[in-house]
Amino acid sequence: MEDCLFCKIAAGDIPSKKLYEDEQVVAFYDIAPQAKVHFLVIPKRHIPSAAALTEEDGALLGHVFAVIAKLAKEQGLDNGYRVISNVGEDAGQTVKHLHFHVLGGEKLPV
Ligand code: D5M
Repeated sequence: MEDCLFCKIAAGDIPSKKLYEDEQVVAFYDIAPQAKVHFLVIPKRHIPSAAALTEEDGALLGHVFAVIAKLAKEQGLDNGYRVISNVGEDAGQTVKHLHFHVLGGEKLPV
């Protein structure tokens, strides 16, 4: 989608510190980390937020979470981590392309 920051990152048109990429998803470090380890996992396909997901996206979501588990292991998040997806204004979603924050590497505030 034109004018979508994360579509441009997925396409490689805007640089990012990528950890992982395949045909369906990209993972890259968050530009403003909120924890010792903070990366984002996004589908390459433009989906505005989790509110736009349908039953048909089940396989994609399964893949996203499998990638998250693999990357969390690689990043040494053996003691746990948090996965967050903000939806809409009240949640503070600033980038309107579905993304999953993965935070860890330290005890996170409850
Ligand atoms: O989170 C959007 C997140 O995206 C926020 O934590 C900053 C991050 N961000 C914004 N621009 C970039 C670039 N260019 N690279 C990496 N990370 C970025 P939200 O849930 O929408 O508030």
